[in-house]
Amino acid sequence: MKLPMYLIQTCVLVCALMLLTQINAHEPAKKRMRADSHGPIGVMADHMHKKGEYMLSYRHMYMDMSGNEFNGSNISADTIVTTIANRFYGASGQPAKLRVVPEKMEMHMHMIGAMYAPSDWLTLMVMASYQEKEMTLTTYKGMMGTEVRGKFTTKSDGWGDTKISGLVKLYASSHHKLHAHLGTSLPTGSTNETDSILNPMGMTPTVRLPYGMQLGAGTYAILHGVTYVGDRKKFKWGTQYAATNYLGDDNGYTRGDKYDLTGWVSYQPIDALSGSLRVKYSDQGSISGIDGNIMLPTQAADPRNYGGETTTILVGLNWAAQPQSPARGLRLAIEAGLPISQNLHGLQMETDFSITSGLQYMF
Ligand SMILES: [Cu+2]
Repeated sequence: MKLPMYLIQTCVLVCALMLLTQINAHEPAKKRMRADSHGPIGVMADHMHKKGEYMLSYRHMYMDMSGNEFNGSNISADTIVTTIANRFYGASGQPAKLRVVPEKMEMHMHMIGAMYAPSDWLTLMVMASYQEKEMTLTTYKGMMGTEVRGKFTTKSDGWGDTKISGLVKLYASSHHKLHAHLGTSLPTGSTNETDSILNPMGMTPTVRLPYGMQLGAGTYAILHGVTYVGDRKKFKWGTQYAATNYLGDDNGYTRGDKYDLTGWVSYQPIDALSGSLRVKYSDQGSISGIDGNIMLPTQAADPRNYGGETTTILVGLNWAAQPQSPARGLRLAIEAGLPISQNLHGLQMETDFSITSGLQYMF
């Protein structure tokens, strides 16, 4: 289990830094540093910086998926291999029904970001990501029936796409702020990842992995959105609309456009610490086109089985080192999300939960 290790590491780091803040706590405060002046860690482009400020950040996102859903209802592996048609049937060696069923997928995404504000009204942002994906699948024997051939695991890891954005201030009063973001996603992630699979005949060829196991979108994308944040005493609230529109195609396909709408409230009992509650609604289109090198009797090889609508509830904590601390400028945050509704296109694995933790340093 990788997850508890990451949690333990994060907790140890939080405790160590909280102790550090206490060392010089008797010194007079220079300036307030509010934990809630950044949104929950899972929200990107949530805040702007003042002229001349830099920020470096590292985020780790873990996502766990298991079980399958077909048109909104749970479906068992045995039902999939006896009832769901294989879109590649007719090509040589392809069975009439699906024969390889994904059981579990884990994803770790390490995001490294930098922000810089050349002026009070503009903040520039760049973010690179390193991804590790692992999927466990069950292969059924031959062309029909429910006899299992065996289980196997496919893996892919490497750099994902790189995002470059500008955040522009639209309005700011003492308690209300509004900014827009506009940027591009560069196709730096691979779309040609391969691994060895177990096929229904018991052979283990190395093939190009399905779309969900690839590291990048393969195409440029336009990123745009708006963020509003308001506050009153120890409370803060915010909402963000963010869209990703993919341009052109790569290997014969284009990923579905993605639209996210999120809203959160946070409460800050002391300047150093705030807790947040957030709702996120996400809608992504299916993949259009098809990669001729991805042809397997499994749901993930069908571009129609991608995208859908997901509503997630997230709980988060933000911690900010205080100005008198030697760790000033440093922030730590964590946010955990649980999907409450998933209306996915076609046949797909369900997301169980996700956890994002992060470290930000401003100077
Ligand atoms: Cu920042």
